Amino acid sequence: MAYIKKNNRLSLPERFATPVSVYVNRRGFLKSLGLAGIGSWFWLNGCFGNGEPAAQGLNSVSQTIPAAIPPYPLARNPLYTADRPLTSELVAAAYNNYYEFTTDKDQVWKLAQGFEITPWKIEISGEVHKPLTIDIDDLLKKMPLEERVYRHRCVEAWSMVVPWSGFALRDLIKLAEPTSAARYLRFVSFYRPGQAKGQKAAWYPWPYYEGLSMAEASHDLAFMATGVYGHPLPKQHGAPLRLATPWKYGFKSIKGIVKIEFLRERPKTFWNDLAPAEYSFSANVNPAVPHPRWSQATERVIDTGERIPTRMFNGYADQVAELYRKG
Ligand SMILES: Nc1nc2c(c(=O)[nH]1)N[C@H]1C(S)=C(S)[C@@H](COP(=O)(O)O)O[C@H]1N2
Ligand SMILES: [Mo]
Repeated sequence: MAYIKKNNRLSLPERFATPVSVYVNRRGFLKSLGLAGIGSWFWLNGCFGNGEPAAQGLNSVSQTIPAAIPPYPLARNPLYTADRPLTSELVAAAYNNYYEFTTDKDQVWKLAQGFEITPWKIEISGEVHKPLTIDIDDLLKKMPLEERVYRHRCVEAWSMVVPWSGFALRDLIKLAEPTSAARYLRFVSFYRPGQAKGQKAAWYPWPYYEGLSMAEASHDLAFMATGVYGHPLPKQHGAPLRLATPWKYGFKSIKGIVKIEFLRERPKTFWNDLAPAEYSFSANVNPAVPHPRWSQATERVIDTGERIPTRMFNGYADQVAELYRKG
């Protein structure tokens, strides 16, 4: 979280946003980018430009993307669209924050591949009438599934637009039947330092934990993502279950969720505990409030390198501003 890379400029044609299954292994794809003969090594090294030779390239990233087995792809809900093009899938899949594996955004996709996501159980507990421990596959069968295109704005000032697959968090809340005492939700990620080497870094309070108020968690926009780009989530995006709260900075969108607790009191959160002056509990996107170490007025689109203005609540003010109105 501490550093922003400034050198991730690349410019790709619009057609790069084609779903990966359509173009992977298609002859002429690299040629169409003018990179044939130079190959994927140059492509990755060139666009991520971190000074280290990227050992593997486009094809390797594409191999981390799961097949679109049923129920994927899901019907897209037309209520949730963005006014910007989708981010190219392979760029999103090769540029991640997932400190359980590494703090190096360019390397998460590689280091996450040994992580085992089957079987995967989620515990739902606390102030609920129906506490439940359920396998992710069974949970999916109970939830109304759909695809939503959401903007994502990291507190480090990079952004993307991706089609998440999954279900509204409010549907999971209905399933759990919270008691009248439940005022907050707390989410907890897995703890498996044997498979996630970043968790050996003892200065982080593993496992990752996050929270929302009940009003935020019950809002239409709060989404539990199980897939992206029409297939199950790649491991680097937080498989098999992650949160997507698009009006908040990206660190609220906790990945690899194993537990959801309903609480009376506001829970602590991972980044707020680490650096309370820099990362708040609410973490609502606000271009007028700079991070203590950088401006939040603009953001860098990860695939095009374009700088665009950051919008209040990341462009979702019409939907969520009422949540924060006083009185
Ligand atoms: N468990 C866990 N969840 C996490 C993180 C993390 O390090 N661990 N990073 C967060 C941050 S800072 C961002 S910006 C998003 C990145 O999601 P993406 O890699 O799918 O783009 O995941 C969030 N969820
Ligand atoms: Mo982030």
